[in-house]
Amino acid sequence: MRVVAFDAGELPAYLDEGGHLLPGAQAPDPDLALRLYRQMLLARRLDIRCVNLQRQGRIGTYPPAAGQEGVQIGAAMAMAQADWLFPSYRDGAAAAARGMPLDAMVAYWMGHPRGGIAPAGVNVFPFSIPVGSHIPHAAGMAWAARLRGEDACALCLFGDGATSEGDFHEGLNFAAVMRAPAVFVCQNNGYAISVPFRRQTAAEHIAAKAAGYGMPGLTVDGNDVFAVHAAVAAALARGRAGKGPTLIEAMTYRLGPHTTSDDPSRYRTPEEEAGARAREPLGRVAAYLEAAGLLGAAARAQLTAEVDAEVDAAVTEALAAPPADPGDITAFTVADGGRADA
Ligand SMILES: Cc1ncc(C[n+]2csc(CCOP(=O)(O)OP(=O)(O)O)c2C)c(N)n1
Repeated sequence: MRVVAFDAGELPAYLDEGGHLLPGAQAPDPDLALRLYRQMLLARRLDIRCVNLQRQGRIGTYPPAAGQEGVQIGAAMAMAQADWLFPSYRDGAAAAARGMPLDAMVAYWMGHPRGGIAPAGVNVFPFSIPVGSHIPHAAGMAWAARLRGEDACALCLFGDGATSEGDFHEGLNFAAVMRAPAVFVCQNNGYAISVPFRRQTAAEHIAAKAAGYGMPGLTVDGNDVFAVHAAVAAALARGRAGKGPTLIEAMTYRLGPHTTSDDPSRYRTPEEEAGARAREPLGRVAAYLEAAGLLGAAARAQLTAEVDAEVDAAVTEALAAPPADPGDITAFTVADGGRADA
């Protein structure tokens, strides 16, 4: 992928579409590679389970993240403990990697308010359902951290569709003017529901928009988790050094529907989907780890059983929780809980 402009210089790419290390690329740290893979696998298995739970009528609707784990895990795992994640509805993989309990995330999609509350020390904002409204929030939090002298950055994940919202403009402009330590990561998965990227913007790349705000913008292969990790780490380092925000456009593809209510065959061809499946990020890392002698087929099966047990435990816990009280709908909106009986 082409780097549009970045003062950290050319950033490395690591894996080709088949998961082979690119010529000239330095092998990623083995421990990091294994940790990234485990987290991606966990996210994929949880994602599959959530779709199944929705089909069983146990959760209402669900926006699958499959195919976007390279961006989400690469970005989330480049963050420091004190940094804050601002996710949108599709970013459960990133939230889990930042320590959001899996059972709480399942509860969220069951409509339970506890799903929107991160435990103390887990710096994850609630999923933003309104498209792009969390972008100014991330800018504001990053500015606040700068004013308070805290060593914390904000990282905001959103889709290509969000870049057509006024919130995108306001958030990026504000962050750049205030030199706020924010990293804006656009997951360009080619579609905003059924609207293809070419109907979203006439710009060649989302990253090109960064120039208009006076911040660096770069495009990375979002299905190369090592490249995303390196790019986000460099952008966070820029923020921490007082150099302001960065816009990263990660090229990826959502393998499933927009949500469990969507039928992507209405706007995507089987050929396009098959091509995307061949480039998907999880299989790439598995192929790399196997070729590097770091994780063979038997160890991979063992790891899959391990993460499945974690997912099972989370689902059991979420299903066992007492149902939400409908009166809680305003519980965290106003100071007195907003309840007529409060
Ligand atoms: C402000 C607002 N407008 C419209 C919607 C309805 N809506 C939900 S998701 C979506 C598309 C968003 O696409 P994109 O930003 O590319 O993210 P993706 O779903 O591809 O991850 C729209 C229009 C919404 N949730 N919020």
